[in-house]
Order: sequence, then C-alpha cells, then structure tokens
Amino acid sequence: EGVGPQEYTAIKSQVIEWSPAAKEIVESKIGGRKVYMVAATLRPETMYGQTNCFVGTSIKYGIFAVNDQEAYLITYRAARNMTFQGVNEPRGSIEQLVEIEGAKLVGTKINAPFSVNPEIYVLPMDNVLATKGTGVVTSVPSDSPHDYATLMDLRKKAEYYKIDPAWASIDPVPVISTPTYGDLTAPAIVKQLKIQSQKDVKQLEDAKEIAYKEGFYNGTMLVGEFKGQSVQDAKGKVRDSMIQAGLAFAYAE
Ligand code: A2H
Repeated sequence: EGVGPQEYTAIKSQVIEWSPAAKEIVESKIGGRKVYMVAATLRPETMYGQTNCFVGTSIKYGIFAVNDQEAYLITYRAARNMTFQGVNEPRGSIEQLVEIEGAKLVGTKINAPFSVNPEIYVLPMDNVLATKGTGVVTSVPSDSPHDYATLMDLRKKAEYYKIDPAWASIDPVPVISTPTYGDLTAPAIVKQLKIQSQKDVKQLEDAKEIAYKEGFYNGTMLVGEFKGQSVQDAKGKVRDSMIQAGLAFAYAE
C-alpha cells in the first residue's frame, strides 16, 4: 500500500436470503429496503469468478440506509467514508438501521454481480481487517491466493468453521489465463509455494504479489464482455461496465 489514496471498486451484492441468525435481527428493522453487502476490490476484472463472500466473524457490521429503497451492509468506518463520497444525502449523515456481528452473517445467500455463479454464500475468513475497505471481501479463488487458501481451509474443516459444506462447494472458475500459471493462477501459485492454509500469512503475501503482477501484466480474459483482451485493457472496462449497470461504484480511502 502506498501513501496516496487507494481507489477501490465497491461491488454491490444484494442479499437474497438471510442466515437464520441474521434474519431474526435484521428483517424488522430495514423498512423493506433492499440490502446489499458491499465489497471493496482492486480487481474488478475478476468478478466473473466470484464463488463466495468473506466476513470477519468478530467484526461489527452495520446496515446503513442509502435512501428509502436501499441499504448497505458494511463497517461503520466505511459508511462514514462513503457519506463523504456522495453515496447518500445529505453528505456526512449516517442512518444505521442494524448492528450485527460477522459470525451471524455466515450462511447468508447473496447475489454476485457479473459472476458466472449468480448466487453465493457468506463465509468466514480469519484475516479480514476491520480497518480496510468495507470489511466485506468478495472471494475469487481463481485469482486471489488468500481467497483460495481460505476456501480450501473451509472445505477441509467445515465443522471447525461452523459452516455447511454446501456453502463452500463452488469451485474456482477460470477467468484469466496467464502464460506461467494457466487458467487458475492462484491455485497454481498456492501449490507451487506449498501454502497449506490461510494461516501461512508470510507466503500468502508473496503469492499475492506474484499473482497480482502475473495477472495484470500477462493475463488475458477468458470470459465476459472483454474476453480475449489483455487484463490491462479489460480492467477499467469491466469496472465501467459494472458501474454503468448500477452494480458497483467508486470508493476511495
Ligand atoms: B481483492 P489492499 Cl482476485 N481485509 O479483490 C482483508 N482483505 C481485504 C479487505 C479487508 N477488509 N478488503 C478488501 N480486501 C482484499 C479480489 C482480489 C483481490 C483478487 C486478487 C487480489 C486481491 C477478490 N478478493 O487483493 O491492501 C480484496 O481482495 C490483493 C491486492 O487495499 C481487495 O482486492 O491492497 C484487496 O484485499 C485490497 O487490498
């Protein structure tokens, strides 16, 4: 991370069905609004390969009114940043409808805009930072080593993580081809570096660097509107296309 502001793409995933624990807390308080979990990403071009969404189990989230029709599920910190970036009116105002901890969101079914898998589940991830982005991380295991390692942990130890194995059953989707690692860059790098789990923090940082550079400089899109184009060309176009469709917006911090 540099010294300047980080430019994210905020991805809007509408809640389709709350987990039982969330349903109890949420439904009477949202005034009929559509609720979106909003994830901050640096790789909008990978959104075709979303397979699930991660939250931190001990992170506190809120549901914040955007207007009478919509609300966003994010951290309070992100809601405060967003109101100063024109997400709601008046600027600087925050209307929190619900407070809920991450653990209760696990098992919630949401839609995944642009993904070849349009319905995905919320799952726990160990190292979600409350102090970065929205606290919601969309998972693209084909291209993110952290996401892939976490998905493998969840599959191996579903009981320990208190999840239904069915929620982690979507396989990584080929989205970008790279000359060195093929159609599933993150799984290939995780294997090469012998990464065993999301707890291998140091190696995952290395893997993240390698995957990011390889995808950005040498990757070619395998799916979507910009199939066949380089990632460098497609990245901004996918972002613009999602924003045009009302499925994403710019978010900086
Ligand atoms: B990225 P930077 Cl395919 N805690 O999106 C932990 N990680 C978070 C987070 C949080 N609160 N908020 C966002 N992130 C993740 C896609 C992706 C990402 C791919 C490959 C690499 C990658 C799908 N997950 O990130 O510290 C989000 O994951 C590696 C650069 O601000 C977001 O982009 O540089 C990225 O970390 C932002 O990290």
